[in-house]
Amino acid sequence: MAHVVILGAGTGGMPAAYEMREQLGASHEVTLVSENPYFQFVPSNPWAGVGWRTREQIVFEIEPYVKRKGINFLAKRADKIDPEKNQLTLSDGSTLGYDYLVITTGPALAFDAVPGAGPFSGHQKATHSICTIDHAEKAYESYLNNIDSDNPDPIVIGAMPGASCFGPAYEYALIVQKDLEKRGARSKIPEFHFVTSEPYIGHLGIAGVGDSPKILSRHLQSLGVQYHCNMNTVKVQDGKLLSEQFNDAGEKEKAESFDFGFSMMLPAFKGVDAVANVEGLCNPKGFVIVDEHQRSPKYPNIYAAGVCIAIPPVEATPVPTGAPKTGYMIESMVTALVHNIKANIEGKEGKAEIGTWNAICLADLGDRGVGFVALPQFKPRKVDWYGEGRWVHWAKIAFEKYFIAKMKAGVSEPFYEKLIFQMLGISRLKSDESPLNQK
Ligand code: FAD
Ligand code: DCQ
Repeated sequence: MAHVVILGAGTGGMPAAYEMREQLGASHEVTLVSENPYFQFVPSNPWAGVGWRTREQIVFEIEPYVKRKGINFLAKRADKIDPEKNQLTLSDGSTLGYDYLVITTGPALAFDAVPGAGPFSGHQKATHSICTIDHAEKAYESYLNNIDSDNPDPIVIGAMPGASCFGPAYEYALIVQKDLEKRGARSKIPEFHFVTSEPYIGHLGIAGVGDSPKILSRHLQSLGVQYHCNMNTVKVQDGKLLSEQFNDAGEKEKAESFDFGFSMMLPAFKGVDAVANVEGLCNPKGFVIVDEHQRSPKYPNIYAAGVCIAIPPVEATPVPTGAPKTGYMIESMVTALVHNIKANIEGKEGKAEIGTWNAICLADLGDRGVGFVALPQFKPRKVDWYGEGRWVHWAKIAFEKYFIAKMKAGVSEPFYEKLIFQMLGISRLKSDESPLNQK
């Protein structure tokens, strides 16, 4: 009997647990370990940051759902991984052994990279985040405080140097814009700035996709949002963001400061401590090094998927940026590693599966949205498509309901989902790609 432990029950970990359970025979054991007892649908957090979603709508208790599928669940943080003993030490001091470990711990938020940044800096007017439901709720409170005051101060939204997940910064800026319009409060905001480490608007950490630079800069401009690129934010004071602007040659050009009454700046990501501290497992930022089969070259019984893995940036930028890891890409990593662990447990040699890492994403911009398909993530791409419209806003709402329902029902990829994506020429595994689609 093999015991597979999945660490982190987020966008990658929950489907991984279900898929692992489905693939392995009943004689094997699957345990899911996660810091919080609840699952949150992370892509809806920007909506929670303006009160368009409540916690109850996008968060649910994990245990009853996974238990029904025969998956053990421990709502504990792992503080230490001991790969020599194949053992985790959990937050209550207990230990948990494993035969295979799947790491899906997502990001640690590197607020400490910029002095004074983050919702817990102690500043009255802090820079907020929408990366977790807790942060989004705090951001919403600060957002309301600003617009409810007699003389609201400027709004500053954007991304810190070293950030990789730029999509939600654009989403949040345009969702805030829409929400201000709805409340009739837009004209009360003296200035609205978008401050990003990307070299140009719509770069998104992937050197742009389709018309993303044009579409996003047009949106920001038409709404009176002033944008600033190549911004290296170095410090946050109470209600003030201090940044340096670089030129395209990578030289520091000028210092700029932005006063704000409300600010949301997406932080850079790094690996969580328990993972980053394992000798030889990670790169210097604490992201897990994996081969194309999602497996650690150093520890062959450790696999990883999602934001916690190391991927190289798509290109060097004047101010450092990273490449994002989006939902479909994460699901493709999960499906590949589940197949590979199963084959390993069953002693089957042969071709190990490789995830397609296709980047398909729906981003909401308030009442419309943009969708993109970048296959593969690195250029030159076979598909490089970026489209916009009201349909994307509705598609994203539909996807939210669908994903949460799927996580409650306990399935990772229903057959009709696979079929629909296959019709679009998109699959999770390289071995499922049509010959026409393969390089
Ligand atoms: P997470 O979903 O963050 O899950 C990690 C889990 O591990 C968490 O539950 C955490 O508590 C747990 N954990 C961490 N450390 C430990 C530990 N030591 N012990 C136990 N448990 C631990 N992608 C898209 O494709 N579309 C989108 O619209 C989209 N929107 C996004 C919006 C936001 C605000 C953000 C931040 C990202 C978005 N992404 C989106 C990108 C990506 O899909 C998400 O970040 C996704 O949640 C990443 O999944 P993950 O499984 O790697 O990590
Ligand atoms: O897992 C996903 C996810 O959550 C993390 C998203 O965030 C909302 C996504 O957008 C996945 C898989 C997606 C992609 C969903 C695409 C469905 C529609 C495909 C149509 C193609 C045009 C863009």
